[in-house]
Amino acid sequence: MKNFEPFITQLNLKTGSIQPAARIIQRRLSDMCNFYFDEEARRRIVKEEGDRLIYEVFVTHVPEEEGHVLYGTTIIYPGLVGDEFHMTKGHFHKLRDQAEVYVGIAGSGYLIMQTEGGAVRSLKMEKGTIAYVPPCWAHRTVNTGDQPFVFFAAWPGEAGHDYGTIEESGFANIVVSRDNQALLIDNPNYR
Ligand code: PAN
Ligand code: ZN
Repeated sequence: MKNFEPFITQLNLKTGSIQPAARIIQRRLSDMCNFYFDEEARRRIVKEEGDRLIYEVFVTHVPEEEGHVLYGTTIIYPGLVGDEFHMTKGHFHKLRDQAEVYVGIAGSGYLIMQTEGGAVRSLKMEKGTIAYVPPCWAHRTVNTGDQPFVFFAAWPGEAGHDYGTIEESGFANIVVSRDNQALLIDNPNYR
C-alpha cells in the first residue's frame, strides 16, 4: 500500500464507462437464476429472446486491502423480467461494518437496502443524487426508467462482497411495473 502510485482514470459521463478499467463485469440474465420473482419469465426470456445483458460494472486497479478505496461505475440497462425491473444481484459487504457511497450519473432508479435485523429502506436515485449506504445494510439498485441507470460507487478496499446471503433470502421488497408506474411491493418469495 505504501508504494502505490497516484493515478487518474477517465469517466465517460454519458455512458458510465471508466478508462482504463481493471475489470468489466457483465451480468446477464443467465447469471441471475432465482434473483427475479418470476423465475419462469426469466427462463423463458433466456430461451426465446437470448441472454440479455442486465448490467455492467467497471472496476478500477485498486488493491482490495485495508486503507484503499475501491471505486467503479454500474450501468443497469432498462427492461423488465416479468413485471420486475432490471436490477443488480445485491449484496452485503463481507465485512458488515463497511459503508459505501453511491452517486447517480444518468437515468433513474431505486437503491433498496435492508439489514439482517429486518429494517428495510428504499431511496430514489437520479443524476446528481448522492446516496449513503451505512454499515450493515445490504444494497441493490433497480433501473425504473427507460434509459440506462448509471451510478458511481466507492467503498473500503477490505469490505469484500457477500452475495450468498441475498441469493438465499432475496430482498424483502421488489420493484415492479404497474400501470406504467414503478411500485415497491413486498417480495412474496422473501425467506
Ligand atoms: C457496487 C456493486 C455494483 C453491482 O459497485 O457491486 O453496483 O452490484 P452487485 O455487486 O450487487 O452485482 C457495490 O455496491 N460495491 O460494493
Ligand atoms: Zn457494495
